[in-house]
Amino acid sequence: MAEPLTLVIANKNYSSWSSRPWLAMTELGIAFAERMVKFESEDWAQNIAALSPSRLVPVLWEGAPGRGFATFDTLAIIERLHELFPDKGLWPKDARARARARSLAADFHAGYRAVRGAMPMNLHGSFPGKGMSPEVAQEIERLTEHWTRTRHEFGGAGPFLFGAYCATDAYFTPVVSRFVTYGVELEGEAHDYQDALLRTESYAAWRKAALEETEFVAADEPYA
Ligand SMILES: N[C@@H](CCC(=O)N[C@@H](CS)C(=O)NCC(=O)O)C(=O)O
Repeated sequence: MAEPLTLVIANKNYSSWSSRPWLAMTELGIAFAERMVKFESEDWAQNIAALSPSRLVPVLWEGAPGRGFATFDTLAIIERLHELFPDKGLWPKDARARARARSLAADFHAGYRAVRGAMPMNLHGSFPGKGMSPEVAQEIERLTEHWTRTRHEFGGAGPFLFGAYCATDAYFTPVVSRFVTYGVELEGEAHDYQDALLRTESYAAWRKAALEETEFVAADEPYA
């Protein structure tokens, strides 16, 4: 029998990396417990070393957090989940679709530094117009082109990049939520894709919990 899974995450309002495996597991029906360690808290200071080999979140534990087996870094967690649950659809079934899904997730993971830096995730916040620059606009254009092209090539009848929901869609959910926070208007296919992500049950659950949080983390609030 498989060991129970625990995902170590930080504040749902702010932690976009935490959200990705959480959303993927929730949307794809993979059972797990959540261990939240809030940024800038006593809990973080005292426990992050034991809970996270990288001292960052998210971390996936198989067995007891701190004592079981840890996989850290979002992309590695997604791959570990795919190995543990090959039939849950973390990646698309078709080999080329799967390669493209991994390319898009890895490309975002390693890049898009302008948009990630200037528009930090903040579900409580509303800062229309903030964070925009020529570099950010260029990255958004490149990203939305990817989305449109992928939808045409692989989307079929479903609303997500590869038709059915997969980990790449979880990757882009905290990106489209940033576009809401910072008032970035999308058009056409990219807008429809944003809409599909914002309507997922997993995002609704994450957002609801985020809006119940009351912490203000100054490091993640450049525009407050
Ligand atoms: N490449 C890592 C990045 C993780 C990361 O930067 N996590 C942030 C929260 S979203 C964190 O733990 N920050 C705490 C810190 O920098 O001390 C991943 O994909 O998991």
